[in-house]
Amino acid sequence: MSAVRPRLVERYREFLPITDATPALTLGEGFTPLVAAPRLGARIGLPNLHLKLEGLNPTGSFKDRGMVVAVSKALEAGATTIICASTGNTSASAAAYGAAAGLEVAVVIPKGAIAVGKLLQALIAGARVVAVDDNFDAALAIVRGMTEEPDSRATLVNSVNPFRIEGQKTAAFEVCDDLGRAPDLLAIPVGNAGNITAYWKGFREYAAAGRVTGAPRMLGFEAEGAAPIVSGAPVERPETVATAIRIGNPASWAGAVAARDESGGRIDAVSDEEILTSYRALAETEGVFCEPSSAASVAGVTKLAAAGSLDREALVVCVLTGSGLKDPHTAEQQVGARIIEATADEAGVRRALEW
Ligand code: AN7
Repeated sequence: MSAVRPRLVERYREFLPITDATPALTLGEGFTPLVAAPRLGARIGLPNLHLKLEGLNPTGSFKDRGMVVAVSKALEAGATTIICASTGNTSASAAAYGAAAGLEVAVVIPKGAIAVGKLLQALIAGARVVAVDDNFDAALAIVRGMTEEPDSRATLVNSVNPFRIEGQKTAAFEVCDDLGRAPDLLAIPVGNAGNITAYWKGFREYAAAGRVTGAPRMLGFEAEGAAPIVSGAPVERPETVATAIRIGNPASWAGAVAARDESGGRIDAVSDEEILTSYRALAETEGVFCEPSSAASVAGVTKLAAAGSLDREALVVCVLTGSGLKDPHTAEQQVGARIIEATADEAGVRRALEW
């Protein structure tokens, strides 16, 4: 008997570029819960709502699924250094997997625009963190330029690295395995558009392999102030409270459009207010604390359901891509000054609670 839990890349090995020569790196990624959300579902008129809790991955976001494959393959190829641009979660994941693999890690972030938890995750793992006075799109262009040459010092681990997409598609497999079928609708936030591309690839491959019949309609949601795919043109200065998806020129734009069109789905935008309303509603009705960007998936189906655009009986899965603990500042702003002071005795606490 083994006390070590099975590895994600072993579970889905036949669908992944993993060989006997690939080092067995893991932090325990994947196998995340798919939970029913009846209270939230009743509130928004989608009684068959489910949540895929990707914030329960080792570094608190879905990025770990792709990073474990990208870093394993980098190791296999003899790399010593990895680099990425990031709105926060990719850097946290690269730093952790890079540390576990004994690699040098460099991350390039938009200055002042990533959540504090993500920044600390990268720093505590010993990554070199470079902040540039521009947005994510500029940071990505820089690291792409630095890794273009075949003899470049570092391996790029952004989702333009195809191994990232390969790993991330395993979430679609898990959703199908847990439901025993493909969902009717799969709702997901869209930033650089790697994840919607990966899910769609996963659903197609699972159907092609005969593991499920059919595939969901893909519903991608950008933030209104960072909605290049919805508007049809890059956004020069993207702005949103959902800093993880504050991206104006997604690298996997074409992949997102293909997912939308091939699945009969749609890509829409949600406002910061709609995102924050769903962010609070998830915590208040289901006890699920996700980060603001993740709540874009719920904000999106809430909006479409209210407009009568969705079948009420549909089996809906919203992907909650990252943990709420990463972004304490946003949570703090949302809860306000809600702590009630009391004297340190029973009477004082009763008075405070008005019991
Ligand atoms: C919580 O970390 O782009 O559409 O650099 O962190 O695949 O980009 C993060 C993106 C959704 C969007 N939810 O996914 C980065 C980064 C969370 C995220 C997205 C991100 P993609």
